[in-house]
Amino acid sequence: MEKEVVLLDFWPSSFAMRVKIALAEKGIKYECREENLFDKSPLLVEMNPVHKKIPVLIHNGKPICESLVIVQYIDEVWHHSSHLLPSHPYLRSQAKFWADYIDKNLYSIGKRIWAGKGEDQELAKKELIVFFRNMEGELGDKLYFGGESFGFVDVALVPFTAWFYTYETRGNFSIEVECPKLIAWAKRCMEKESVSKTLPHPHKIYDYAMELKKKLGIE
Ligand code: GS8
Repeated sequence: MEKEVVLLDFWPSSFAMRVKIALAEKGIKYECREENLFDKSPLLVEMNPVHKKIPVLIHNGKPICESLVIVQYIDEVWHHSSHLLPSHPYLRSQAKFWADYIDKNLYSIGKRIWAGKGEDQELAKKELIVFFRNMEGELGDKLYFGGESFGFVDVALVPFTAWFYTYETRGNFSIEVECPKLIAWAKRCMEKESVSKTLPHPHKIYDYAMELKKKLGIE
């Protein structure tokens, strides 16, 4: 079964990192194919004809799209090892709520910080702190969002920590000063091999972001 797992990837993508972390957590071997998003492969267009976006997981020739859908799929198919989602329906609903909250906010707020400037950048910085404070509230005194063990919400959020340096450098602020509990959680996650081996170096992300800005003609 494992031989038939292919990931359509793009290395700086936090969405794709979620899938790589979930696969690593489950110990699944897979083939990783790097996409050029400026010149998409026919395979990507065929496997995700609706959005034409990575990540796509191809399992036994069949595509699964959308990172959170993929992580849930991985959790259900490879259920032999530790679970990412809790089994209790209420706790599952809560994990999905927070993952959805991350999806509705973090990428777009973050982009307004690293690619933006002026008033809107300042506003986005404030929105990011509110977002993180809400996440810290949910974390409470737990080790992970999943409680004692690393779970679905951790997988959903932790890839974005590779972008923190880019947000902080472009926005000229410190996330740690504003949200120390979140940074302590991020450091805890980095102690896990599934995370540390997946996340690119923050400086590499920064260089990529600045190159992309130039390519897109953003000043
Ligand atoms: C987002 C994937 C995405 O934005 C998910 O998988 O969770 N909701 C989706 N993929 C981007 C790269 S990361 O910024 C992508 O593939 N973009 C190509 C395009 O927009 O053409």
